[in-house]
Amino acid sequence: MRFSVLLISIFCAALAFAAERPLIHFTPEKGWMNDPNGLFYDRKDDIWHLYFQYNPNQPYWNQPLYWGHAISKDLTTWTHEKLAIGPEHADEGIFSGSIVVDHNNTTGFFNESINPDQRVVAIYTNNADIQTQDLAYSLDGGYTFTKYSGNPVLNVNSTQFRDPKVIWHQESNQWIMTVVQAQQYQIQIYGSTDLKHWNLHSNFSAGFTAFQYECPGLIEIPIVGTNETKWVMFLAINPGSPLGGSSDQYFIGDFDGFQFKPMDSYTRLVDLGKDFYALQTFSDVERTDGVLAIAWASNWQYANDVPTTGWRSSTSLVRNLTLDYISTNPEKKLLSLVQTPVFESNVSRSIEKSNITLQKNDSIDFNAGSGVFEFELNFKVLKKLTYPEVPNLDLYISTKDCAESIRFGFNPVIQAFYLDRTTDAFKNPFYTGQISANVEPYLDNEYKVHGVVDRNIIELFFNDGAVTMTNTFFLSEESNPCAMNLTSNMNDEFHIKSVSFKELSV
Ligand code: KTE
Repeated sequence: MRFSVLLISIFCAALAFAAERPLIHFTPEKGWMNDPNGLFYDRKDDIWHLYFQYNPNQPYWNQPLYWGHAISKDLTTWTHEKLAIGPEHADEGIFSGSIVVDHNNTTGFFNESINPDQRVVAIYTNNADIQTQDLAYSLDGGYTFTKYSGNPVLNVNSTQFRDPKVIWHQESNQWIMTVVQAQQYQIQIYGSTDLKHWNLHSNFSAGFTAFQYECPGLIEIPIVGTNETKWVMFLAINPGSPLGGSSDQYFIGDFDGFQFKPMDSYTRLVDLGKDFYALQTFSDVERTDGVLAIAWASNWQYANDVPTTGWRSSTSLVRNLTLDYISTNPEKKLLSLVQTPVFESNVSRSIEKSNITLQKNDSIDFNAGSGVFEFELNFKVLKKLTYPEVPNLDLYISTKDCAESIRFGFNPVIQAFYLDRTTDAFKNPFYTGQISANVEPYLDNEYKVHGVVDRNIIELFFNDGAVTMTNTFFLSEESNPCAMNLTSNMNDEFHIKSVSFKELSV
């Protein structure tokens, strides 16, 4: 008897330990990951390809740095593939870049035996004594690559020239590359007819400068409810972001094939959390599937130090991007990015409640043993209170024994959502414990929150994705966040129009 109990406890401990990775967010098999790279959709085989900055040897950034590779059929669970592209020398790196599908064989790399939907060309920064833009092409649909014998295709003799994101611009019938002169605060826009010969069309600089520009991207995005589009320029900055470390900003405007012209002078942040960086959009997505993107869910300030075991960091969920006019205050609606998570999962358990005016001692509870769940909360603030009143609607997300929790909530006097992710598990001076998001009500005094919690990451989508906030969090001994309690600190202040909790499985 004793022996079997011992076996079971070892089994459970092993399960508990092994169960700590996020379930519906991509994580590297081992070692270290940062930026997503080379995202594309293989229309022939209906496969999504994710490449990423990868150090398979240690759980922190270092060279030799590779393009790791994974594939998915549902943008939710990913199958690890072999290293896709590697450097020539151990002190070099295949830095960030993108992939295009060269349907019309403008490069001449492909013969008729290669399906036009699988004519895969990677454009990436080769990081050696200088940073140059190089090509590699795949004759097997993106699993193995051959470096172009004519590399580099773009060389400005700089150590800070990187992160090419290439798209096909139909209107001007050319490839368009955005790439940064990182420490000149310049996004450079180049054009090419064959991906091999590039002409500088224009430069674009705007927004927060921080230490340097990184990971640019120019993409056309539809405006909700219209058949119009606008062009959006994404730009990563690191270190020195407003919240500290790394963050993504974007600008909305027009693009004529040569110059990006912003429609206004506003700088917009993609995500208000600390852990959303180096966003990249997928190439060759069917228009009906929208504009899909994924980001790195970490922050350079502490990414190398987070307390996960044997692997470091995850990507964000895939997000579908649209544009819409969003109220940013009672007088103004600004054209803004709207982001909705894209994932497929089963619901193993759920609860749904509606029309409850919370009293001080009420608590709506839910337990998701797997530590993977989503919640949808739609609530109305009943009274316009002022200090010294401090109304809090709180969602405590705790370990099974409630020994440790993170706190998500809303204070209508400050009119902001807050996350307090402070735990004993991770004490790093850059790891900001409290993060907030100012959100306008989508109706008078009404707010919506869609949250996805996946073991050590919480993605929050406010008012159907008009504002988002992505943060990692770390519970001691990597235990699961599985107990939820929704509470109010006062009577008759928060009316829960509806709330649902769903435990997710794949
Ligand atoms: C890399 O810290 C340096 O040592 C950069 O700030 C990180 O740069 C390299 O990662 C990025 C890209 O600009 C590079 O291509 C890539 C952004 O892994 O995270």
